[in-house]
Amino acid sequence: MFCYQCQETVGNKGCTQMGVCGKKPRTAALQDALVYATKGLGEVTTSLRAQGAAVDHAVDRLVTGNLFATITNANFDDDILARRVRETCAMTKKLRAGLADAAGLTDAALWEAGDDEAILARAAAVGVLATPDDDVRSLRWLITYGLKGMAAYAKHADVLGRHDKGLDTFMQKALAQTLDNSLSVPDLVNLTLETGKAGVTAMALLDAANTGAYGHPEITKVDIGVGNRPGILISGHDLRDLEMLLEQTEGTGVDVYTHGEMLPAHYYPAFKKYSHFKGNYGNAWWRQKEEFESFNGPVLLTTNCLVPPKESYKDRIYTTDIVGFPGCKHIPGEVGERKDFSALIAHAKACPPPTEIERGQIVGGFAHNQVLALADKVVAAVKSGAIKKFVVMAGCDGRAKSRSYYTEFAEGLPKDTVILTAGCAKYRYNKLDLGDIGGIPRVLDAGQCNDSYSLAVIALKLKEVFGLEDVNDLPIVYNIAWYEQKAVIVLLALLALGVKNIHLGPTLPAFLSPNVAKVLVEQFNIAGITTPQDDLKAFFG
Ligand code: FSO
Ligand code: SF4
Repeated sequence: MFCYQCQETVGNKGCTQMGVCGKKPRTAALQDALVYATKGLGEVTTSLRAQGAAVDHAVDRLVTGNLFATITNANFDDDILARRVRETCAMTKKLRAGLADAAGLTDAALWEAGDDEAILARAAAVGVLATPDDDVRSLRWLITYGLKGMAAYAKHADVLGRHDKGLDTFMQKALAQTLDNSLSVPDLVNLTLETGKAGVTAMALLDAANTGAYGHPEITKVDIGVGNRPGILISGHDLRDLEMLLEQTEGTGVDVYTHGEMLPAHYYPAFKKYSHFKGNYGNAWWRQKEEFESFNGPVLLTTNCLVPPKESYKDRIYTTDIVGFPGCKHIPGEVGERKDFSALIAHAKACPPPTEIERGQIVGGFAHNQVLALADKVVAAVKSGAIKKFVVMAGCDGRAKSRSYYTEFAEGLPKDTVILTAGCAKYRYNKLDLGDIGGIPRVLDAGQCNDSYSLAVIALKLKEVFGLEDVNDLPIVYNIAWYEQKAVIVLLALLALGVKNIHLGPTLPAFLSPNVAKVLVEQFNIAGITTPQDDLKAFFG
């Protein structure tokens, strides 16, 4: 196996024996095959569109589902992955028949999968290392990882009834282009930037879908303690799954708690009517081994956030949608279908209530609408000098010890700075007592990783209010943490919006070749991080 798609890859080079995430070589190979087959499908749909044919939305869903399933910590189930490969190749074959001219298609578009062994044999020749040139490989995979993140966001919008044909068309074309040997390094750099632009569209689409369905996030205090009734813990990012779970648990005597990236669900008005929507339990995804254990009840994983479960609580793990783990129960349900969570509810009733691991409250809900409602206050604080700088500390949390940097950095910030955050990175500092500035909390949590879009909207609005030409003239420092591929699309989207001088940590992606990293440094002034002390000095003097 060779996988280097996440920040925790071995030695910041690549996982070759077994993933740090727990992914085994066979699973990695099946994921390689799935991405390859999906690129082949993208080639055929792109050719079909070029000849004026329409492509069914079911095909778009197959593409986004496949990409989503290969995101870090999403799907560890070999049978599901192999089935998806076969389904994809069958779809490609069917669509290929509609092409006026099939000449010039790559092997990916002509592949007919076969049994598991045939899939694994092909996988060995089509992974990351199949591209010999360092820079071409780097850009192809940077784009592919960005597309995975984009697919996840498109999927979340789709379950809420919003999709954008143009976005699906772009995704499939870009996938196909990562197989195109005629594209030069500059062509691929352009495609990377286009991917970022499409990323902005995807995040705006999801923002509209979320706020359209559930209202605009508003300032909310979320309890982090526990009640005395049994509970179900829901993790991941899918708000539609949460909605169905809340509806079905109402009046059953079972409470619902959020974990990790589901925390921001509490900020949406639509979910506040559920008195059994209790609070948030625990921290970011990587703490789940202890926290799922002590939660005592069933846990629903709606998206990529799954760490291979310990035997002690594995029977309490339920997956849905693109998440999968062998031996864990899977709740079926396609887009638009009602999922049946009765098994989780019955299971919860037979479990003791969660064990308390902390007490208190955290405050969030500072997505663009809420911050803009406070704009007068914020602008006055900036004008009076009470707020000197904003620090965007969005992104991901992870296991790496070096991530204590972010806690120390937050603690060491000058008292006249405000942190803008989104994503699970917030757990490194959202329980510190950083106080407020004239009533404005010093940590403003916009929501999930996709709500980094909100932070960009806020920045663009502030630029307008202050009459600035360039978003980079704002008093904002970007110190972003990344872990998996959704963070890749968030980064590319920020670049597409013209944001420069982003510090990215705890390490730069292993999939950036020295030359590609140089392009990012030269065009966007991207940099890494050093120590909290040195960076604080460099950013704030
Ligand atoms: Fe991932 Fe990062 Fe959203 Fe976390 S991008 S790791 S689970 O912030 O949250 O999906
Ligand atoms: Fe390694 Fe990350 Fe790939 Fe898992 S997803 S195999 S940890 S690089």
